[in-house]
Amino acid sequence: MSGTCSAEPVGPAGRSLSGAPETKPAASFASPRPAPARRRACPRRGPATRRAGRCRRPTPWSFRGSHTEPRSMQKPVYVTQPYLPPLEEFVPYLQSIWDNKVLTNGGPFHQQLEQALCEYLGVEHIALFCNGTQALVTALQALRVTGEVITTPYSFVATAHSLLWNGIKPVFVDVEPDTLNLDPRQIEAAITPHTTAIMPVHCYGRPCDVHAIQKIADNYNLRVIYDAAHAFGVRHQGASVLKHGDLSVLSFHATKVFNTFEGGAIVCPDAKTKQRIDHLKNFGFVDETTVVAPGINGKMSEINAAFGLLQLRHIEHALQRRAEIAEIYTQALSGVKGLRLLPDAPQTVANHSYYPILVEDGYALGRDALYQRLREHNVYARRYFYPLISDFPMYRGLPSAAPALLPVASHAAAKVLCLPIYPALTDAEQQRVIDIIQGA
Ligand code: T4K
Repeated sequence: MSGTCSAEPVGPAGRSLSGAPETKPAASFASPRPAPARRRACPRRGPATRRAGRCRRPTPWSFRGSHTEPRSMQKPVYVTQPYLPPLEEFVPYLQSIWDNKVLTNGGPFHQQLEQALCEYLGVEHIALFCNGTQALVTALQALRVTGEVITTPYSFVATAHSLLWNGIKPVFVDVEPDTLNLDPRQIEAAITPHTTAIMPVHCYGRPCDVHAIQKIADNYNLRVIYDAAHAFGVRHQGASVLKHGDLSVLSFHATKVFNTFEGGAIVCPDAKTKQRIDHLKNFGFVDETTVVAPGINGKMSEINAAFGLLQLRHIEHALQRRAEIAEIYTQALSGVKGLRLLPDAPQTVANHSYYPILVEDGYALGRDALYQRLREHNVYARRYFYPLISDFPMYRGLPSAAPALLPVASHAAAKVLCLPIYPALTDAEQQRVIDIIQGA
Protein backbone atom coordinates (compact mmCIF):
# COMPACT_ATOMS: atom_id res chain seq x y z
CA MET A 1 0.00 0.00 0.00
CA SER A 2 1.41 3.36 -0.90
CA GLY A 3 0.64 6.63 0.81
CA THR A 4 -1.18 9.49 -0.75
CA CYS A 5 0.92 12.29 0.69
CA SER A 6 4.61 13.00 0.81
CA ALA A 7 6.18 11.79 4.02
CA GLU A 8 9.04 13.09 6.09
CA PRO A 9 10.61 10.70 8.57
CA VAL A 10 10.25 11.52 12.22
CA GLY A 11 13.10 11.02 14.66
CA PRO A 12 12.71 8.00 16.96
CA ALA A 13 13.80 7.48 20.51
CA GLY A 14 16.33 9.61 22.29
CA ARG A 15 15.31 12.86 20.68
CA SER A 16 13.82 15.96 22.25
CA LEU A 17 10.88 15.18 24.49
CA SER A 18 8.98 18.32 23.62
CA GLY A 19 7.64 20.21 20.66
CA ALA A 20 6.15 19.30 17.32
CA PRO A 21 6.91 16.21 15.23
CA GLU A 22 10.54 16.12 14.19
CA THR A 23 11.48 16.07 10.56
CA LYS A 24 15.05 14.79 10.66
CA PRO A 25 15.80 11.24 9.49
CA ALA A 26 16.12 8.84 12.40
CA ALA A 27 19.52 7.60 13.48
CA SER A 28 20.02 3.87 13.13
CA PHE A 29 19.56 1.97 16.39
CA ALA A 30 22.41 -0.42 16.06
CA SER A 31 23.94 -0.58 19.50
CA PRO A 32 22.58 -2.23 22.63
CA ARG A 33 20.87 -0.07 25.19
CA PRO A 34 22.97 1.07 28.13
CA ALA A 35 22.88 -1.05 31.27
CA PRO A 36 20.05 -0.04 33.60
CA ALA A 37 20.83 2.85 35.92
CA ARG A 38 20.86 2.14 39.64
CA ARG A 39 17.68 2.74 41.51
CA ARG A 40 18.48 6.17 42.83
CA ALA A 41 19.45 7.42 39.40
CA CYS A 42 15.97 6.66 38.15
CA PRO A 43 14.91 9.21 35.54
CA ARG A 44 11.21 8.58 35.84
CA ARG A 45 10.43 11.53 38.07
CA GLY A 46 10.64 13.82 35.06
CA PRO A 47 7.51 15.69 34.02
CA ALA A 48 6.66 13.25 31.23
CA THR A 49 6.27 10.33 33.59
CA ARG A 50 4.46 12.25 36.28
CA ARG A 51 1.82 13.12 33.76
CA ALA A 52 1.73 9.60 32.36
CA GLY A 53 1.00 8.23 35.82
CA ARG A 54 -2.01 10.43 36.61
CA CYS A 55 -4.98 8.38 35.50
CA ARG A 56 -5.32 5.45 37.86
CA ARG A 57 -8.97 4.61 38.19
CA PRO A 58 -10.08 1.07 38.96
CA THR A 59 -11.17 -0.68 35.79
CA PRO A 60 -13.26 -3.73 35.07
CA TRP A 61 -10.32 -5.43 33.30
CA SER A 62 -8.74 -6.51 36.50
CA PHE A 63 -11.78 -8.32 37.76
CA ARG A 64 -11.74 -10.74 34.85
CA GLY A 65 -11.50 -14.34 35.98
CA SER A 66 -12.13 -13.88 39.70
CA HIS A 67 -15.05 -13.36 42.07
CA THR A 68 -13.02 -11.72 44.84
CA GLU A 69 -13.66 -8.04 45.40
CA PRO A 70 -10.69 -5.98 46.56
CA ARG A 71 -10.86 -5.12 50.26
CA SER A 72 -7.99 -2.67 50.37
CA MET A 73 -8.49 1.02 49.77
CA GLN A 74 -4.95 1.35 48.45
CA LYS A 75 -4.62 2.57 44.91
CA PRO A 76 -4.92 -0.31 42.42
CA VAL A 77 -1.74 -1.54 40.82
CA TYR A 78 -2.30 -3.40 37.58
CA VAL A 79 -0.04 -5.83 35.78
CA THR A 80 0.63 -3.09 33.30
CA GLN A 81 -0.32 0.44 32.43
CA PRO A 82 0.13 1.95 28.99
CA TYR A 83 2.89 4.49 28.57
CA LEU A 84 1.31 7.80 27.54
CA PRO A 85 3.50 10.79 26.68
CA PRO A 86 2.31 14.25 27.78
CA LEU A 87 -0.91 15.04 25.95
CA GLU A 88 0.35 18.37 24.66
CA GLU A 89 3.06 16.59 22.70
CA PHE A 90 0.37 14.78 20.72
CA VAL A 91 -1.54 17.92 19.78
CA PRO A 92 0.72 18.94 16.84
CA TYR A 93 0.24 15.50 15.31
CA LEU A 94 -3.52 15.84 15.64
CA GLN A 95 -3.36 19.33 14.15
CA SER A 96 -1.54 17.91 11.15
CA ILE A 97 -4.22 15.24 10.63
CA TRP A 98 -6.94 17.86 10.98
CA ASP A 99 -5.16 20.06 8.44
CA ASN A 100 -4.54 17.49 5.73
CA LYS A 101 -7.68 15.36 6.28
CA VAL A 102 -5.88 12.08 5.58
CA LEU A 103 -7.17 9.70 8.24
CA THR A 104 -6.07 6.31 6.91
CA ASN A 105 -5.09 4.24 3.83
CA GLY A 106 -1.34 4.66 4.09
CA GLY A 107 -1.11 8.37 4.86
CA PRO A 108 2.00 10.33 5.83
CA PHE A 109 2.19 9.25 9.46
CA HIS A 110 1.75 5.62 8.43
CA GLN A 111 4.68 5.93 6.05
CA GLN A 112 6.80 7.79 8.57
CA LEU A 113 6.16 5.23 11.29
CA GLU A 114 7.09 2.32 9.03
CA GLN A 115 10.37 4.03 8.19
CA ALA A 116 11.10 5.13 11.75
CA LEU A 117 10.44 1.63 13.11
CA CYS A 118 12.72 0.03 10.51
CA GLU A 119 15.48 2.38 11.62
CA TYR A 120 14.84 2.05 15.33
CA LEU A 121 14.51 -1.74 15.32
CA GLY A 122 17.22 -2.32 12.73
CA VAL A 123 15.08 -4.33 10.29
CA GLU A 124 14.54 -4.11 6.54
CA HIS A 125 10.78 -3.80 6.07
CA ILE A 126 7.75 -3.30 8.27
CA ALA A 127 4.06 -3.37 7.36
CA LEU A 128 1.85 -1.73 9.97
CA PHE A 129 -1.45 -3.28 11.02
CA CYS A 130 -4.53 -2.38 13.03
CA ASN A 131 -3.56 -5.01 15.63
CA GLY A 132 -1.22 -7.94 16.17
CA THR A 133 -3.85 -10.64 15.64
CA GLN A 134 -4.76 -9.38 12.17
CA ALA A 135 -1.04 -9.21 11.41
CA LEU A 136 -0.62 -12.87 12.43
CA VAL A 137 -3.57 -13.92 10.26
CA THR A 138 -2.16 -12.00 7.31
CA ALA A 139 1.41 -13.25 7.81
CA LEU A 140 0.17 -16.83 7.36
CA GLN A 141 -1.71 -15.82 4.21
CA ALA A 142 1.25 -13.92 2.82
CA LEU A 143 3.33 -17.11 2.90
CA ARG A 144 0.39 -19.27 1.79
CA VAL A 145 0.73 -21.48 4.84
CA THR A 146 -1.73 -24.41 4.89
CA GLY A 147 -2.20 -27.81 6.52
CA GLU A 148 -0.55 -28.10 9.94
CA VAL A 149 1.57 -25.61 11.86
CA ILE A 150 3.67 -26.48 14.88
CA THR A 151 3.18 -23.97 17.68
CA THR A 152 3.30 -23.44 21.44
CA PRO A 153 0.40 -23.90 23.83
CA TYR A 154 2.01 -21.39 26.21
CA SER A 155 0.96 -18.07 24.72
CA PHE A 156 -1.92 -15.65 24.40
CA VAL A 157 -4.78 -17.32 22.60
CA ALA A 158 -4.37 -15.10 19.50
CA THR A 159 -1.33 -17.15 18.44
CA ALA A 160 -3.37 -20.29 17.76
CA HIS A 161 -6.50 -18.40 16.77
CA SER A 162 -4.60 -16.96 13.81
CA LEU A 163 -4.15 -20.53 12.58
CA LEU A 164 -7.83 -21.42 12.94
CA TRP A 165 -8.81 -18.24 11.09
CA ASN A 166 -6.78 -19.61 8.18
CA GLY A 167 -8.22 -23.13 8.38
CA ILE A 168 -4.86 -24.42 9.61
CA LYS A 169 -4.55 -27.18 12.21
CA PRO A 170 -2.38 -26.21 15.19
CA VAL A 171 -0.02 -28.90 16.43
CA PHE A 172 1.08 -28.12 19.97
CA VAL A 173 4.60 -28.89 21.14
CA ASP A 174 5.88 -28.45 24.70
CA VAL A 175 8.12 -25.59 25.86
CA GLU A 176 11.55 -25.39 27.48
CA PRO A 177 11.60 -24.93 31.27
CA ASP A 178 14.02 -21.98 31.35
CA THR A 179 12.51 -19.87 28.57
CA LEU A 180 8.96 -21.22 28.32
CA ASN A 181 9.49 -21.03 24.55
CA LEU A 182 8.84 -23.81 22.03
CA ASP A 183 11.29 -26.67 22.66
CA PRO A 184 13.19 -27.30 19.41
CA ARG A 185 14.12 -30.82 20.51
CA GLN A 186 10.47 -31.80 20.35
CA ILE A 187 9.55 -30.17 17.05
CA GLU A 188 10.87 -32.87 14.74
CA ALA A 189 8.68 -35.59 16.24
CA ALA A 190 5.58 -33.47 15.56
CA ILE A 191 6.29 -32.98 11.83
CA THR A 192 3.95 -34.82 9.43
CA PRO A 193 3.52 -34.67 5.64
CA HIS A 194 0.96 -31.90 6.25
CA THR A 195 3.31 -29.65 8.22
CA THR A 196 4.13 -26.43 6.37
CA ALA A 197 5.35 -24.04 9.05
CA ILE A 198 6.42 -23.41 12.64
CA MET A 199 4.94 -20.56 14.67
CA PRO A 200 7.04 -20.04 17.81
CA VAL A 201 6.51 -17.21 20.31
CA HIS A 202 9.28 -15.17 21.93
CA CYS A 203 7.42 -15.51 25.21
CA TYR A 204 7.79 -12.49 27.54
CA GLY A 205 10.26 -11.15 24.95
CA ARG A 206 12.84 -13.91 25.63
CA PRO A 207 14.32 -15.08 22.36
CA CYS A 208 13.47 -18.58 21.15
CA ASP A 209 16.29 -20.92 20.20
CA VAL A 210 16.23 -19.30 16.76
CA HIS A 211 19.15 -21.24 15.27
CA ALA A 212 17.85 -24.66 16.28
CA ILE A 213 14.39 -23.80 14.96
CA GLN A 214 15.79 -22.52 11.66
CA LYS A 215 17.86 -25.67 11.21
CA ILE A 216 14.76 -27.85 11.51
CA ALA A 217 12.82 -25.53 9.18
CA ASP A 218 15.60 -25.74 6.59
CA ASN A 219 15.82 -29.53 6.84
CA TYR A 220 12.09 -30.00 6.32
CA ASN A 221 11.47 -27.00 4.06
CA LEU A 222 9.15 -25.32 6.55
CA ARG A 223 8.31 -21.64 6.98
CA VAL A 224 8.93 -19.93 10.30
CA ILE A 225 6.63 -17.13 11.46
CA TYR A 226 7.57 -15.74 14.86
CA ASP A 227 4.85 -14.37 17.07
CA ALA A 228 7.02 -11.54 18.41
CA ALA A 229 4.15 -9.70 20.11
CA HIS A 230 6.26 -9.40 23.28
CA ALA A 231 9.61 -8.77 21.62
CA PHE A 232 9.63 -5.11 20.57
CA GLY A 233 13.17 -3.78 20.74
CA VAL A 234 14.72 -7.07 21.89
CA ARG A 235 18.21 -7.64 20.55
CA HIS A 236 19.86 -11.03 20.41
CA GLN A 237 23.48 -11.74 19.56
CA GLY A 238 23.98 -8.16 18.44
CA ALA A 239 20.97 -7.75 16.15
CA SER A 240 17.20 -7.46 16.31
CA VAL A 241 15.54 -10.73 17.27
CA LEU A 242 12.92 -9.81 14.65
CA LYS A 243 15.32 -10.67 11.85
CA HIS A 244 14.92 -14.42 12.38
CA GLY A 245 12.54 -16.68 10.51
CA ASP A 246 10.56 -15.73 7.40
CA LEU A 247 8.38 -13.18 9.19
CA SER A 248 7.98 -11.73 12.68
CA VAL A 249 4.76 -10.26 14.01
CA LEU A 250 4.59 -7.46 16.59
CA SER A 251 1.72 -6.22 18.72
CA PHE A 252 1.40 -2.55 19.62
CA HIS A 253 -1.58 -3.14 21.93
CA ALA A 254 -2.09 -0.79 24.89
CA THR A 255 -0.55 -3.40 27.20
CA LYS A 256 2.68 -3.71 25.23
CA VAL A 257 6.11 -2.13 25.69
CA PHE A 258 5.48 0.06 22.64
CA ASN A 259 1.83 0.90 22.06
CA THR A 260 -0.19 2.70 19.45
CA PHE A 261 -3.41 2.16 21.48
CA GLU A 262 -4.18 -0.78 19.16
CA GLY A 263 -1.75 -1.82 16.47
CA GLY A 264 0.65 -4.37 15.15
CA ALA A 265 3.12 -5.03 12.38
CA ILE A 266 4.76 -7.67 10.24
CA VAL A 267 8.53 -7.51 9.93
CA CYS A 268 9.80 -9.00 6.69
CA PRO A 269 13.18 -9.23 4.99
CA ASP A 270 12.37 -8.35 1.37
CA ALA A 271 10.41 -5.75 -0.56
CA LYS A 272 8.43 -8.28 -2.58
CA THR A 273 6.95 -9.93 0.52
CA LYS A 274 6.24 -6.52 2.01
CA GLN A 275 4.33 -5.60 -1.15
CA ARG A 276 2.23 -8.76 -0.94
CA ILE A 277 1.49 -8.05 2.72
CA ASP A 278 0.52 -4.47 1.85
CA HIS A 279 -1.92 -5.78 -0.75
CA LEU A 280 -3.39 -8.31 1.66
CA LYS A 281 -3.98 -5.72 4.37
CA ASN A 282 -5.79 -3.47 1.88
CA PHE A 283 -8.48 -5.86 0.55
CA GLY A 284 -6.04 -7.22 -2.06
CA PHE A 285 -5.99 -3.94 -3.99
CA VAL A 286 -2.94 -3.33 -6.17
CA ASP A 287 -4.38 -0.29 -7.86
CA GLU A 288 -7.78 1.34 -8.22
CA THR A 289 -9.26 -1.48 -10.30
CA THR A 290 -7.08 -4.54 -9.60
CA VAL A 291 -7.66 -6.94 -6.72
CA VAL A 292 -5.20 -9.83 -6.54
CA ALA A 293 -6.23 -11.63 -3.35
CA PRO A 294 -9.12 -11.88 -0.89
CA GLY A 295 -7.41 -9.39 1.41
CA ILE A 296 -8.74 -7.93 4.61
CA ASN A 297 -8.87 -4.41 6.01
CA GLY A 298 -5.87 -4.60 8.31
CA LYS A 299 -4.61 -1.03 7.97
CA MET A 300 -3.38 1.15 10.80
CA SER A 301 -5.06 4.57 10.96
CA GLU A 302 -3.20 7.86 10.90
CA ILE A 303 -4.06 8.62 14.50
CA ASN A 304 -2.48 5.36 15.68
CA ALA A 305 0.56 5.85 13.46
CA ALA A 306 1.03 9.42 14.69
CA PHE A 307 0.84 8.20 18.27
CA GLY A 308 3.46 5.57 17.46
CA LEU A 309 5.83 8.25 16.18
CA LEU A 310 5.42 10.15 19.44
CA GLN A 311 5.89 6.96 21.48
CA LEU A 312 9.17 6.25 19.70
CA ARG A 313 10.54 9.51 21.07
CA HIS A 314 9.99 8.15 24.61
CA ILE A 315 10.82 4.50 24.13
CA GLU A 316 14.34 4.53 25.58
CA HIS A 317 13.11 6.08 28.81
CA ALA A 318 10.29 3.52 29.00
CA LEU A 319 12.67 0.59 28.41
CA GLN A 320 15.20 1.86 30.91
CA ARG A 321 12.57 2.26 33.61
CA ARG A 322 11.35 -1.29 32.95
CA ALA A 323 14.91 -2.57 33.33
CA GLU A 324 15.23 -0.83 36.69
CA ILE A 325 11.97 -2.33 37.95
CA ALA A 326 12.97 -5.80 36.77
CA GLU A 327 16.30 -5.52 38.57
CA ILE A 328 14.62 -4.53 41.84
CA TYR A 329 12.22 -7.49 41.61
CA THR A 330 15.12 -9.83 40.89
CA GLN A 331 17.13 -8.58 43.86
CA ALA A 332 14.14 -8.76 46.21
CA LEU A 333 12.65 -12.07 45.12
CA SER A 334 15.53 -14.28 44.04
CA GLY A 335 16.12 -15.50 47.59
CA VAL A 336 12.48 -16.18 48.46
CA LYS A 337 11.97 -19.87 49.13
CA GLY A 338 9.75 -21.57 46.59
CA LEU A 339 9.78 -18.77 44.01
CA ARG A 340 11.44 -19.48 40.69
CA LEU A 341 12.57 -16.62 38.46
CA LEU A 342 13.39 -17.23 34.83
CA PRO A 343 17.12 -16.81 34.14
CA ASP A 344 18.23 -13.85 32.05
CA ALA A 345 18.35 -14.74 28.38
CA PRO A 346 22.00 -14.98 27.29
CA GLN A 347 23.43 -12.54 24.72
CA THR A 348 20.21 -10.56 24.84
CA VAL A 349 19.23 -6.92 25.36
CA ALA A 350 15.87 -7.52 27.01
CA ASN A 351 12.78 -5.31 26.92
CA HIS A 352 11.34 -6.49 30.27
CA SER A 353 7.87 -6.57 28.83
CA TYR A 354 6.69 -8.92 31.60
CA TYR A 355 8.05 -10.02 34.97
CA PRO A 356 6.98 -13.65 35.44
CA ILE A 357 7.58 -15.61 38.63
CA LEU A 358 6.80 -19.27 39.17
CA VAL A 359 5.22 -20.01 42.52
CA GLU A 360 6.53 -23.50 43.18
CA ASP A 361 5.59 -25.96 45.92
CA GLY A 362 8.15 -24.70 48.44
CA TYR A 363 6.50 -21.26 48.66
CA ALA A 364 4.24 -20.38 51.60
CA LEU A 365 1.13 -20.11 49.40
CA GLY A 366 -0.08 -21.74 46.23
CA ARG A 367 0.00 -19.64 43.06
CA ASP A 368 -3.72 -18.89 43.11
CA ALA A 369 -3.64 -18.06 46.81
CA LEU A 370 -0.84 -15.55 46.18
CA TYR A 371 -2.79 -14.13 43.25
CA GLN A 372 -5.79 -13.64 45.58
CA ARG A 373 -3.64 -12.25 48.40
CA LEU A 374 -2.27 -9.63 46.03
CA ARG A 375 -5.78 -8.76 44.85
CA GLU A 376 -6.88 -8.26 48.45
CA HIS A 377 -4.22 -5.55 48.55
CA ASN A 378 -5.42 -4.11 45.26
CA VAL A 379 -2.49 -5.54 43.28
CA TYR A 380 -3.63 -7.17 40.06
CA ALA A 381 -0.91 -9.57 38.96
CA ARG A 382 -1.94 -11.81 36.06
CA ARG A 383 -1.61 -15.52 35.29
CA TYR A 384 -0.16 -15.16 31.81
CA PHE A 385 -0.57 -17.83 30.39
CA TYR A 386 -3.24 -19.79 32.20
CA PRO A 387 -5.16 -21.69 30.97
CA LEU A 388 -2.95 -23.08 28.24
CA ILE A 389 -4.25 -22.43 24.74
CA SER A 390 -4.49 -26.19 24.28
CA ASP A 391 -7.01 -26.36 27.16
CA PHE A 392 -9.55 -24.03 25.52
CA PRO A 393 -12.60 -25.78 24.03
CA MET A 394 -11.73 -25.15 20.38
CA TYR A 395 -8.30 -26.81 20.83
CA ARG A 396 -8.57 -29.43 23.58
CA GLY A 397 -9.84 -32.16 21.24
CA LEU A 398 -6.64 -32.09 19.20
CA PRO A 399 -4.32 -35.05 19.81
CA SER A 400 -1.41 -32.66 20.44
CA ALA A 401 -3.41 -30.84 23.14
CA ALA A 402 -3.25 -33.74 25.62
CA PRO A 403 -1.80 -32.34 28.87
CA ALA A 404 0.40 -35.44 29.26
CA LEU A 405 2.27 -34.34 26.12
CA LEU A 406 2.77 -30.83 27.48
CA PRO A 407 4.15 -31.29 31.01
CA VAL A 408 6.42 -28.22 31.08
CA ALA A 409 3.78 -25.87 29.68
CA SER A 410 1.13 -27.33 32.00
CA HIS A 411 3.38 -26.83 35.02
CA ALA A 412 4.18 -23.24 34.02
CA ALA A 413 0.50 -22.43 33.46
CA ALA A 414 -0.26 -23.71 36.97
CA LYS A 415 2.58 -21.80 38.64
CA VAL A 416 3.15 -18.54 36.80
CA LEU A 417 2.27 -15.08 37.97
CA CYS A 418 3.23 -11.94 36.06
CA LEU A 419 3.98 -9.05 38.40
CA PRO A 420 3.23 -5.37 37.70
CA ILE A 421 5.86 -3.80 35.50
CA TYR A 422 5.43 -0.55 33.61
CA PRO A 423 7.31 2.76 33.45
CA ALA A 424 5.02 4.71 35.80
CA LEU A 425 5.12 2.09 38.58
CA THR A 426 6.50 3.95 41.60
CA ASP A 427 9.08 2.66 44.07
CA ALA A 428 6.39 2.60 46.76
CA GLU A 429 3.98 0.61 44.59
CA GLN A 430 6.66 -1.90 43.70
CA GLN A 431 7.64 -2.21 47.35
CA ARG A 432 3.98 -2.94 48.18
CA VAL A 433 4.06 -5.83 45.73
CA ILE A 434 7.37 -7.12 47.10
CA ASP A 435 6.25 -6.83 50.74
CA ILE A 436 3.13 -8.90 50.09
CA ILE A 437 5.14 -11.60 48.32
CA GLN A 438 7.94 -11.66 50.88
CA GLY A 439 5.51 -11.55 53.78
CA ALA A 440 3.32 -14.46 52.78
N1 T4K B 1 0.44 -12.89 20.42
C1 T4K B 1 0.79 -12.76 21.71
C2 T4K B 1 1.90 -13.60 22.24
C3 T4K B 1 0.13 -11.83 22.52
O1 T4K B 1 0.49 -11.70 23.83
C4 T4K B 1 -0.89 -11.03 21.97
C5 T4K B 1 -1.60 -10.08 22.80
C6 T4K B 1 -1.21 -11.19 20.61
C7 T4K B 1 -0.51 -12.15 19.87
C8 T4K B 1 -2.27 -10.39 19.93
O2 T4K B 1 -1.90 -9.04 19.76
P1 T4K B 1 -3.10 -7.91 19.68
O3 T4K B 1 -4.06 -8.37 18.64
O4 T4K B 1 -3.70 -7.78 21.05
O5 T4K B 1 -2.34 -6.67 19.23
C9 T4K B 1 -3.91 -8.47 27.02
C10 T4K B 1 -3.93 -7.79 25.68
O6 T4K B 1 -5.26 -7.45 25.29
C11 T4K B 1 -3.30 -8.58 24.59
O7 T4K B 1 -2.96 -7.64 23.58
C12 T4K B 1 -2.04 -9.26 25.06
N2 T4K B 1 -1.45 -10.10 24.05
C13 T4K B 1 -2.33 -10.09 26.27
C14 T4K B 1 -1.12 -10.81 26.81
O8 T4K B 1 -2.79 -9.24 27.30
P2 T4K B 1 -5.84 -9.06 28.63
O9 T4K B 1 -7.17 -9.67 28.39
O10 T4K B 1 -5.01 -9.61 29.73
O11 T4K B 1 -5.93 -7.46 28.79
P3 T4K B 1 -6.62 -6.60 29.90
O12 T4K B 1 -7.62 -5.75 29.20
O13 T4K B 1 -7.08 -7.47 31.01
O14 T4K B 1 -5.45 -5.64 30.39
C15 T4K B 1 -4.48 -6.02 31.35
C16 T4K B 1 -4.23 -4.84 32.27
O15 T4K B 1 -3.67 -3.78 31.53
C17 T4K B 1 -5.47 -4.26 32.93
O16 T4K B 1 -5.67 -4.86 34.17
C18 T4K B 1 -5.14 -2.81 33.10
C19 T4K B 1 -4.14 -2.52 32.01
N3 T4K B 1 -4.72 -1.78 30.90
C20 T4K B 1 -5.27 -2.44 29.84
C21 T4K B 1 -5.79 -1.75 28.78
C22 T4K B 1 -6.41 -2.46 27.60
C23 T4K B 1 -4.70 -0.40 30.94
O17 T4K B 1 -4.21 0.19 31.93
N4 T4K B 1 -5.19 0.30 29.90
C24 T4K B 1 -5.75 -0.31 28.81
O18 T4K B 1 -6.18 0.37 27.87
O19 T4K B 1 -5.07 -9.20 27.25
